[in-house]
Amino acid sequence: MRKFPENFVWGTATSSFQIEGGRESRGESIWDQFCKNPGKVLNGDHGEVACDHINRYKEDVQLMKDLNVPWYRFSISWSRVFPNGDRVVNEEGLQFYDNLLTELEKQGIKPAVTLYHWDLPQALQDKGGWMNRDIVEEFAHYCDVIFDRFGDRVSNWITHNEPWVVSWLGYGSGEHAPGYRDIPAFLKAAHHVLLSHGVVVKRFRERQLPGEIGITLNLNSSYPFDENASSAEATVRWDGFLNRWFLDPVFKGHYPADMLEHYSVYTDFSFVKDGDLETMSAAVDFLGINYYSISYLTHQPGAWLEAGHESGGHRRTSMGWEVYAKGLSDLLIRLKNDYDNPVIYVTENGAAYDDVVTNGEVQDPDRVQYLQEHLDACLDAIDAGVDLKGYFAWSFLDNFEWAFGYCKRFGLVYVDFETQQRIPKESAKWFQQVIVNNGLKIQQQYT
Ligand code: PNW
Repeated sequence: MRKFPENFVWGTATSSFQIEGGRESRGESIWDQFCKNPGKVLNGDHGEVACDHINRYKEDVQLMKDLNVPWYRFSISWSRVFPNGDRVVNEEGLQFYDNLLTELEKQGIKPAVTLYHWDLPQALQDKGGWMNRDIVEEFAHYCDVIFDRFGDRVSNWITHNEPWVVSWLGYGSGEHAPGYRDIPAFLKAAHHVLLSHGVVVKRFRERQLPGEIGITLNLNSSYPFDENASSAEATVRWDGFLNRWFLDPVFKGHYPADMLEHYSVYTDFSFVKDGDLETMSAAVDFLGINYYSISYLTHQPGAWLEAGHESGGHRRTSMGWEVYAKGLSDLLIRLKNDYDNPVIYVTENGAAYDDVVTNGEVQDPDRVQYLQEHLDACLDAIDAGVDLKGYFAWSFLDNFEWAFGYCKRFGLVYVDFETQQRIPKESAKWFQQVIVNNGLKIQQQYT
């Protein structure tokens, strides 16, 4: 058995829009509106009910307890707290998170709270959303209210979940809410997301609260597909687009020079004001990373950033994402080397497979293998000196997988969306054993 460090943090993760439901007790968010757009979300799925967690949180927390999972990462819905995107607070919304925290405390489960996991009040999108610089102060105000109310009860705060997804999929490619397809909008939105992160870190420090604060980025490892120099260059661009554009402002206080040059054909960056980069690089206590897959690149004229995607020939999850655990250890070691050995938590890692219930049970050996290989990669990174402090499996429950609706199941716990019945999958029981042992039994080496 390979052991994890003492005090290693084990958890599962979810986000508000993906599990809560309770549409009638919150304001409209950009995802509510996006779901009404024909063809944007598979099968016309939406988040009105989702896993009905709003009504079932007690039984869900009990299930976490039964599975011996000591930490829980969830997000607070901005549109539940400020339904109209103004400064009139919905006390009932705050009370829900109060109740959830109380329930977690009762069961001895520690909370890691994400302040923004994509459910922006639609009223703020109507004013431009993340493209409008005013949102920075609005986000900071919302966070102030949360810190006032829960600041002494949360040990771990995450300002933003995946600024790349928010800005690129939301404003650049249009695959996510609010569905813009505009490169300058992408760059502007990314800038305001990162700026709001820095402002909130500063406000958090001023309060001298007991917890820690950081940001979660979705990062991957990119590799050249072949030996051509042009493939290596495409890989550098892709890495700049996905990883460095977000890492460098937070950890180095500047945007990467090569990418500034690539993007200069789209914008003059007049939305970047004096002092912004300094604000964005306010010291964080940790970096959260969400890791799922890798990319193999070649030079492809006409493609975005002239980067073409090739298959690495690895097996795939039902998202079509290639499984390559060494990508995770490569990434962690690279972060240690290039970003001054930050404290890191894996805040999401997991896989979607086409699970089925047979005789009341869900056998999901592919997911067990995925988790086992990626945890093995985490151990290799720790051995290499990476300051990895914890791991959150995505996700606790099957849930609303954004543009894919309910058909992609990432949960350790199966959810029947007709009856709302929960069934812990084999992988949940396997994960429980890893936690209890604080170690991994190695069946076979990952490749
Ligand atoms: C993350 N991509 O999203 C999110 O944090 C979760 O809410 C989500 O359920 C999970 O990963 C699984 O998808 C991503 O297209 C969505 O590269 C899309 C991408 C990456 C991450």
